[in-house]
Amino acid sequence: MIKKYLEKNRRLIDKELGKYLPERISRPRIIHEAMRYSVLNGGKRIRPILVLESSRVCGGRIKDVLPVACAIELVHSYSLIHDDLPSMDDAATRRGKPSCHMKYGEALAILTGDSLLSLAFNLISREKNKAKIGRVVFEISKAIGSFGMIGGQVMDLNVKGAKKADPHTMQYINSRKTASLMAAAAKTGAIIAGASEKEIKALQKYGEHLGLAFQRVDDILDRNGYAEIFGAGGAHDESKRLISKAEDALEIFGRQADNLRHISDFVLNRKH
Ligand code: GRG
Repeated sequence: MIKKYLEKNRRLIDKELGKYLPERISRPRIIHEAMRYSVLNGGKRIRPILVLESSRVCGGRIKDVLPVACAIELVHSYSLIHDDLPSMDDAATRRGKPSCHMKYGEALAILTGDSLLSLAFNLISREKNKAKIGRVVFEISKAIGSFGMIGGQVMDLNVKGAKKADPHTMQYINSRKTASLMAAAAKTGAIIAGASEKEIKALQKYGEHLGLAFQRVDDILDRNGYAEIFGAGGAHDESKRLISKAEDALEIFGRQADNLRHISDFVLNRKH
């Protein structure tokens, strides 16, 4: 059931992204081609699905939240392109295909990431309620800036030289590099839906714990990070504990939040 739900929403997000991204034939063609190449390439779309479902659980309409959901995915795509660069993770492939810089060169890959980030904020600005735009811009820019995702990446670069980061530093990195965007996704879906402060806070907590668990599972799949320190079993136990904390935060929504519970179970048991 969760597979069907995720697949249906993944298709919806892909369709919307396809509409929002500039057409390949618009000049300068090469950057628009690179933007479409890097985004429309089979991502799981977990973050935008979180935006949709958080909004729905707070009584919001899907069509009102699609631009923000797509904006979050564009931010994620930008971070992956820049993370793959030779000066960062130096990854030749992404989602089974040549990474952006391998296909288009380094300069264009930097600009492709920059363009996706700019387009993300352009999409957010399409919301009609100006107060909601202000709050969503505040939350997302905080989550991805030097106190959020970039801060986590900087710390990650710092410890790359060291053999193993200590658990405290790893927590710092993961809460910023991975969890902050997921928390922002859950939170901004609720904001656009016009949720109460209590609901917004609950969804932020859900997103934070889900993001931390997501990274633990990623470490198990990649055999690094937490899995290297605590072993796959230890990292799995820790992910289970985090997922149960994420689900505790959903209590106020009752059965309405069952899809979010299915998403967290999917994150815990995912194989890629
Ligand atoms: C370079 C600006 C900049 C930021 C770097 C997010 C990030 C910070 C780097 C991306 C690499 C990485 C290991 C991030 C941790 C989060 C993570 C596991 C990303 C992969 O997310 P999935 O599995 O990917 O949702 P898909 O392909 O499904 O979208």
